[in-house]
Amino acid sequence: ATTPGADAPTWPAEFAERYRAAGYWRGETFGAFLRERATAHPDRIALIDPAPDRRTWTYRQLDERVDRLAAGFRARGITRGDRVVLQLPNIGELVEVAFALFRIGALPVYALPAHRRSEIAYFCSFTEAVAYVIPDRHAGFDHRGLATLVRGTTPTLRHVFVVGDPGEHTPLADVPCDPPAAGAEPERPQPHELAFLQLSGGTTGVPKLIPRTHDDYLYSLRGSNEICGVDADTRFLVVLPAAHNFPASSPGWLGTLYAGGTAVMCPSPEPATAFALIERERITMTGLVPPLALVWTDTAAGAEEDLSSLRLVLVGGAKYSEAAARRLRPALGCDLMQVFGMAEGLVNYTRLDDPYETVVTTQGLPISPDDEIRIVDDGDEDVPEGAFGHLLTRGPYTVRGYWRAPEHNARAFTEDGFYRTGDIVRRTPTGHLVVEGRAKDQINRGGEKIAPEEVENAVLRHPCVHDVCVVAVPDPYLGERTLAYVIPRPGAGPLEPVTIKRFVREQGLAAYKVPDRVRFVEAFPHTGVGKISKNGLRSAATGPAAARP
Ligand code: J2J
Repeated sequence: ATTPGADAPTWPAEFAERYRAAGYWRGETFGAFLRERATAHPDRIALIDPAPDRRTWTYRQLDERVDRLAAGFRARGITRGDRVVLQLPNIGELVEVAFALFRIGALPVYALPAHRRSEIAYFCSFTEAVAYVIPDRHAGFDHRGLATLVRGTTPTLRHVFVVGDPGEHTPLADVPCDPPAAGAEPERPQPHELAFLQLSGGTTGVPKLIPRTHDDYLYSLRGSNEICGVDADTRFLVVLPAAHNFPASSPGWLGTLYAGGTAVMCPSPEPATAFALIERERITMTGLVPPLALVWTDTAAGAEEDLSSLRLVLVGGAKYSEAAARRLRPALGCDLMQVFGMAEGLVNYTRLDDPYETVVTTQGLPISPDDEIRIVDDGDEDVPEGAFGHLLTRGPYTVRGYWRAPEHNARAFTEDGFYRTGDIVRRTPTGHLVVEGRAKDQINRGGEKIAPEEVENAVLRHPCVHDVCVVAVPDPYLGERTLAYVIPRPGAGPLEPVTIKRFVREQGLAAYKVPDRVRFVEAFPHTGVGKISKNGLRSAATGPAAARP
């Protein structure tokens, strides 16, 4: 299960050759680059975890710690190709564990701290995970109980490793052991093999997993670093949940470590916490979703902390309005870069030398000259230059298919390997992309992606519900919120919105997927062809102006 070809479509040989010849795929691995940095500059600080007591790792310390953890995982039978569900908040152990698994060739499956029983049980069973790594408690939730439950339902799951008080599970602190002597190490993972499985935002009942290789992902890091000016002096603050593709790789903690800089884990995105860290750790760069960027710009005016070290803030994950974008630079006193990326691959950035107007009105250019972009109509025909249409893409770091999902892949990718992003974009004369909307059935709640179908399935399990339809409604702060239209079962007793919300939570879905609002209706509007009209429902919620392409 280590090469994408075994479990997902991979790049055809002629593409792989081209990407190697162009120098995009350099035959590096995550495990090897960390070792190289540790050899080149052992005493530089790689990682800082400020809470509750400030901990730092030099490159040498991180590398040694990763070696010992990798040896410990191996001693417990975790080997190349095994899947390990990794659900840690922004703490140093997330980096240690990820690199230990990279070094073995075992695949981290990046769960988010907000995920609950429904998501975790699915990730563990679908990937046949052998281990699950958790904090003891986080944000008021005890992950150990969830682990016990999931262990009971996942026969492959042999280990639960806990950061902190382990309860009935294994303390992560007990895992590290002496690595084998030089020469006696097991075979190393290869650059063309999978490094991890990333989560897709999803448009279907269950989340899809994205198979990323060392070669392709390291290229996206190198490209991101060059565009953002990441180097050994960069001090990057990881504000968003670190497992997300954006804070991991655009340029994120992985890009920062690749460049030999310092990644600082932020325990909370609140300005009070983040601003204090920016001052104390002399942070130079960070990445935010638009709602957070709004809060930061509003708070910065009256803030007492010294934010002058900050040079660049990247904003992406959801549409950043021009009005909001114009407020960032004056408020935070640093450059803004917009980023429009996706865990499947393609990442676009505005450039540091772009005119300011371009930075505040577009979502940037692709990383690579070999990122192929097509903007097409509903029949997959190219639209005229400058018109908007569906964005299709393929390239040296965009996957050719999801992991173990052949049927879905046939719809989500064209026959010649372009990924159907589901985004509606147009291209400016300079080649910059502007995101105009979305064709995929997905809700973007302030950067958190929600597949309506997944929420609908949960609501439908309620005995008093006849049918449900979940749609996005515009929201001035989050961009979009969720609204569930529910048709009660005839004769069912009176239903309250709170009953539906509580029920979704009890189904074990992450809190961000619980519908923000619930409305009871007798019927859904239908389109001409008899399908439920989600546009009709959106218009019913907000008036006709809210309907989108
Ligand atoms: C509008 N929509 C955007 C933007 C993403 C960097 C940055 C973001 C992600 C990410 C990422 C947008 N304006 N600036 O992985 O490396 C929406 C699009 C896109 C989807 C992907 C990265 N930036 N989006 O958000 O996999 O709809 O990745 O297809 O979570 O987010 O979501 P995700």
